[in-house]
Amino acid sequence: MTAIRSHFNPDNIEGVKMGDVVYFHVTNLEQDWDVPHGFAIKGANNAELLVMPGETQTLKWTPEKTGVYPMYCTDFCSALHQEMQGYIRVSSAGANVPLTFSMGKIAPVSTDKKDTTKPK
Ligand SMILES: [Cu+2]
Repeated sequence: MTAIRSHFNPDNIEGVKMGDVVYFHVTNLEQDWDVPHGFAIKGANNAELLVMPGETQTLKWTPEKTGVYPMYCTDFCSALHQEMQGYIRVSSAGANVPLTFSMGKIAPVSTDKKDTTKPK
């Protein structure tokens, strides 16, 4: 997974099942040295990552119940920091949900002039 102002890619993950051990390898793609990103999963009962520009950090997670878990950036990175989030769906063991990942279809429009990461 990559992190750059102001999104994760992918930010919508389906097909995780109970019993899976999930490794998130999060790479911060920023080229400015002073823009770290964080990564955490709400309700995961886990630590968070702090990923400096150019680095990759890994979070290991074993879901303890089914549901939709929000994930989000834990380090203020830009005016659109609050948009830097997504979802992971955890299904029951043996569920017939294929592992898929994507970007959300409704991308927020950037109002941050310094945010040049959005496609025009
Ligand atoms: Cu961020």
